[in-house]
Amino acid sequence: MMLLLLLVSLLLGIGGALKIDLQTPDGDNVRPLPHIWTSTGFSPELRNTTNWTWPLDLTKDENHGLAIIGSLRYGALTHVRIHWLLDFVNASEIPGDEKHVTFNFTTLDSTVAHLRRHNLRPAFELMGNPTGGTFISKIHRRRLRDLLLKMTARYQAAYGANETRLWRWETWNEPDLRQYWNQTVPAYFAYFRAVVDALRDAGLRVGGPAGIFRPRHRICWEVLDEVAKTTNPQDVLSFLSFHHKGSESADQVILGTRAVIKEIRARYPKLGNLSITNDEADPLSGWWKPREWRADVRYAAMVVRTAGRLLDDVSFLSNDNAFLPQAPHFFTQRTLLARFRESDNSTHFFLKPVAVSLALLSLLGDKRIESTTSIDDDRLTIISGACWSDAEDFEGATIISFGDETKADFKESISVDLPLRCVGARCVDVRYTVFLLDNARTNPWRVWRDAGSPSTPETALRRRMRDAQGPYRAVASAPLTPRLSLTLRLPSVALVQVCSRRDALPRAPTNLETLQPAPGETLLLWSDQDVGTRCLLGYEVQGRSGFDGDWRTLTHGSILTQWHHAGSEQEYRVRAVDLWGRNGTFSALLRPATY
Ligand SMILES: *[C@@H]1O[C@H](CO)[C@@H](O)[C@H](O)[C@H]1NC(C)=O
Ligand SMILES: *[C@@H]1O[C@H](CO)[C@@H](O)[C@H](O)[C@H]1NC(C)=O
Ligand SMILES: *[C@@H]1O[C@H](CO)[C@@H](O)[C@H](O)[C@H]1NC(C)=O
Ligand SMILES: *[C@@H]1O[C@H](CO)[C@@H](O)[C@H](O)[C@H]1NC(C)=O
Ligand SMILES: *[C@@H]1O[C@H](CO)[C@@H](O)[C@H](O)[C@H]1NC(C)=O
Ligand SMILES: *[C@@H]1O[C@H](CO)[C@@H](O)[C@H](O)[C@H]1NC(C)=O
Ligand SMILES: *[C@@H]1O[C@H](CO)[C@@H](O)[C@H](O)[C@H]1NC(C)=O
Ligand SMILES: *[C@@H]1O[C@H](CO)[C@@H](O)[C@H](O)[C@H]1NC(C)=O
Ligand SMILES: CC(=O)N[C@H]1CO[C@H](CO)[C@@H](O)[C@@H]1O
Repeated sequence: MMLLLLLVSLLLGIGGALKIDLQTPDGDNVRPLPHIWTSTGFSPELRNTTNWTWPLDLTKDENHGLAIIGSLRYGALTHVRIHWLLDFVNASEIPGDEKHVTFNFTTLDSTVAHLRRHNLRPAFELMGNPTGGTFISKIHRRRLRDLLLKMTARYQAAYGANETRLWRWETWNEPDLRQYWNQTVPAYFAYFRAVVDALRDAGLRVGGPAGIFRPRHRICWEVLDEVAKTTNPQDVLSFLSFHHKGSESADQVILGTRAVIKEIRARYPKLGNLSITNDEADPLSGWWKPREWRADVRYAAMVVRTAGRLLDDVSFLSNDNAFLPQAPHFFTQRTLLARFRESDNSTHFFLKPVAVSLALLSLLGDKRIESTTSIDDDRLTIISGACWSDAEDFEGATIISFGDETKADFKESISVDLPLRCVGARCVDVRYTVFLLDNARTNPWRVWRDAGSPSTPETALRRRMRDAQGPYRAVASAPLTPRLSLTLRLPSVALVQVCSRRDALPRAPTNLETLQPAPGETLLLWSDQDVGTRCLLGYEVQGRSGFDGDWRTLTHGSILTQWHHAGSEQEYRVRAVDLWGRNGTFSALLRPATY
């Protein structure tokens, strides 16, 4: 039964026409829209010091950073691929008793708990060697197996076997590079077999080999040779992973990814059933290289483009961009956040446009809407998705990335004309809203530079930088208009959201909590997992300074599930306001622990 039929067609200014039909799912016609872009990764900062020791741990800033990126919006990011996770375990040997190693999981436990608390799952690379030694040795292999079995049993017991199956277990990162794998090739294969066997015995499967697959990279090709020889490759590997980056280009990632897949598929027809991923799909290798485009909407547009263009090629992607920048490159490294660290207890974080673009992508539903275009401007990438609730409420969105690699040119723009048409019984009160990211309106980096690029931005400047994080709302909430015109500057990421009116009001936000990244400041985070709709005017945050005082509205209108308060209140509560201006239920109230 089709209660609602929405037809949105977009006509783009320069000659061509793009038509997007949004209509209720009609059985087999609906294809899923997998959100392939929800993974990120990084290497712990401490691992990059010469004097680190077991157990490795995340720094306070890294923990804050993960909380922030995990709270962009529910589902904006789902997995974090962290190098060296096994080094978070501390092993002790009983002298003279080589058979018995005891493992202390305290640090790994708290890291995993922190991820789960902030809506993230580990993309668990089985990388690190807390017992030391080479895996050529049978004793060390046995220790590795012991570690893996204890660890998986531990997390299956704590989180459930179904949950740990969603963790994307993976073999050692880039074993072809000495910086990561410093043992021999035979030791690698001994490691590989031990890992595959241990995980299978734990009821899990592991993906890999997470390599670069250049012709000279023996290890990764030999892994595939070996897997292809087995009767059931799918019992050995759950997915095939490789890394392919660009040299300052999203298109090099897109074309290069397709080329690697084509070569692997041609050489190993027997592996044709294995899903495949480029889980380091960054437009430039070397996370630390400062590049101006990494600071602004150019990077966001590249990430959206890569995700949109590779939808049919990979089962998921990952960008390796959960690093934290180091002074003086506060904005310009391969990171989602900008960071100004003043002391052990005082760090100022800002969302870069690339982080906010992930929040916009999360507004796309899980059903694919075909978008065909006859426009021949290749700088546009468009993804459309929708979801229909049980009550046949419609929530759809189209994201448009307009970018030309690392080029930024305010004067260059494209005019997008959108005739919006709705047909059907539920069209009565359909509303739309438009979000924009561009370098004029949502560019904290520019605000900071215009203020003279201070290495310790003061309070007023920090507020202006936060005000520029976006997303900028070009249309707050309006009845479906027959025609909408958008002018997109180079570069831009735009999202048009179209929603039918629901009967239900937004439910309460959950898991409201506060962090204190800097003295006297409060970062509020909450989850919209149970709110029930993504069609919002935004969240209203209220606070009061005494338990029986009046609640005051501190902010409203942002769709992000976090808010930075340059102050602190005794109590906070948050509610969602939907596109029709209807107030949802308040969250449980929160009294920050500092009181
Ligand atoms: C490593 O050295 C730095 C300074 O050189 C010091 O601040 C830090 O505490 C040391 N870390 C460890 C784990 O010993
Ligand atoms: C890690 O294990 C070693 C060896 O048993 C021990 O000396 C050290 O104190 C442990 N570290 C921690 C933080 O428990
Ligand atoms: C495990 O390590 C933690 C510190 O990381 C320490 O506090 C704890 O006592 C250790 N547990 C055992 C049993 O040694
Ligand atoms: C785990 O998943 C299976 C298959 O989807 C389901 O039947 C089972 O109930 C789940 N177990 C738990 C504890 O949720
Ligand atoms: C390999 O790296 C580990 C740390 O991961 C280090 O302990 C070991 O000494 C290194 N081995 C060689 C041969 O460089
Ligand atoms: C792929 O999987 C299907 C079903 O699991 C199986 O029938 C088919 O033979 C497999 N193909 C290859 C090439 O392994
Ligand atoms: C930082 O915080 C810790 C723990 O909250 C506290 O012990 C320490 O004194 C603080 N340091 C500074 C410089 O404020
Ligand atoms: C929502 O709450 C605000 C007060 O915060 C009030 O002004 C407004 O009228 C309410 N909206 C509706 C639709 O009830
Ligand atoms: C101490 C140390 O190893 N520092 C390195 C951290 O990582 C950057 C980028 O890889 C290197 O340039 C440093 O030398």
